[in-house]
Amino acid sequence: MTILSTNTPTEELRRIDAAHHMHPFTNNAELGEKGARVVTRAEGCWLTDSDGNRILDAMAGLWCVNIGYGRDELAAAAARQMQELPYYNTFFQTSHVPAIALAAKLAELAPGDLNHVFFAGSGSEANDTNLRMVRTYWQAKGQPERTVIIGRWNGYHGSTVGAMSLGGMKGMHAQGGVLDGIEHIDQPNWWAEGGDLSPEEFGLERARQLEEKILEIGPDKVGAFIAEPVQGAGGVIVAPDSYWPEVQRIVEKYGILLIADEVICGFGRTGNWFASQTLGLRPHIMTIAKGLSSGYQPIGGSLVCDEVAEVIGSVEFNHGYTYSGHPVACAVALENLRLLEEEKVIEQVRDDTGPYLKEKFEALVDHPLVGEAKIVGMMGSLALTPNKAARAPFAAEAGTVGFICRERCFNNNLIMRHVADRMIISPPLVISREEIDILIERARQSLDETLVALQEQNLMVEG
Ligand code: PXG
Repeated sequence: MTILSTNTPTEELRRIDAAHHMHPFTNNAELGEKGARVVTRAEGCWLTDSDGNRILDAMAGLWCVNIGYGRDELAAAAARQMQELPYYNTFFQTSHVPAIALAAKLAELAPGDLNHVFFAGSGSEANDTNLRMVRTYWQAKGQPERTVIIGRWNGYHGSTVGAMSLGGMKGMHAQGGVLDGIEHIDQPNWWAEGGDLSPEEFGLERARQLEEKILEIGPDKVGAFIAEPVQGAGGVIVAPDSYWPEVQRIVEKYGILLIADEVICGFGRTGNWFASQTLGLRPHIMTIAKGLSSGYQPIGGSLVCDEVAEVIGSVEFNHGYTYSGHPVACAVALENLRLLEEEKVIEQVRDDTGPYLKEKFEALVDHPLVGEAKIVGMMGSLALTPNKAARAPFAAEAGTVGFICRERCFNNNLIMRHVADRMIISPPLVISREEIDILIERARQSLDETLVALQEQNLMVEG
């Protein structure tokens, strides 16, 4: 077999990729025809592909490279840990220094009394932990009938069976395997679903669906509500201001657990360590992953409040992963948190680059294609529309226009993704003002080119 390297010609890499590599969330036959973009290096906010293009990564990989690419400190932390103790588990009454140190650091950073952590290898695994932990908690409290967990349509909590079931991605559910005992309410997406209501009225209406659902199921049967503070994969949906206080009120009224899935929102993405702080949520459990290690190592976890940890601690919780608290992943995560803290990256997002990006990004709403520009910290979205006043969708199948725009962005060496016909960004938190200018310039250029393409293809039509 040929030895492949970053010097192997792109066509050869693409051919072998198509022959052997099954990509996630991809029609692999179509990709095989076209060929994947092969990324070879990265530094700061910039990727290099196998053809030598330099691309501004306004998605931080998959919303995770918060500290930016190419940090030698993280590579050194991994190498040190691999030499000292590459692996040991945390089952059977053992522990190790990286897991102990990371658990303590997370307890220090997390809001409220989220003082305990159950480690996992990913966000999906952590949400599977949460599902099992909630049910075990209510069993241990003598209320075993409280099994139902309520999630939201168009929420994303991962791809394992449990996490997929908690999420509300209809395309995933359609492929089967959804667990019983999980219910969904509608998302607070005012742009697409708000009708004639004001954003504030709509936020209350959507929050009150939670109460209606609890009453429909029976309050003594509901164990928890899970939600992303800002929906990420669903298209960076920022709820109206009225939404979260009402959800918090309802959760407390019925004594159910609140799980804030901060896999994307955590570790500075919204300008605070956690979006629960930005939005005033008081979760009992918080899902973490991605920015925890800035994606340099696969690691996730559940941050758990004192009371839930105490109850779970009173029984043997029959759950865990080989890589729960993996020492190399923990060491890298700790180093990443040290850099985020010492370099004041999150303060910079909150006080400087975040507000700068917000001003420029929201100004894109003057573009003829953009109906809404929403941004919190370093996660933002643009709703594309053929008619702003009516908040109209396109006649073409959802995602047709978004895909055209994404292709224009790629051609302009900007990674800005689409979710249906929303364009989304989530750049590394270390992005500079100069890089923000480049991002906005390329986004505007891509929107202009998209508009021309839509006019040429007769796609500026309302659905
Ligand atoms: N919760 C949330 C809120 C997420 O965004 C997960 C859980 C699952 O994490 P893992 O580590 O198991 O992937 C996620 C992951 C996309 C995209 O296309 C988003 C995610 C993953 C892959 C693609 O936006 N989010």
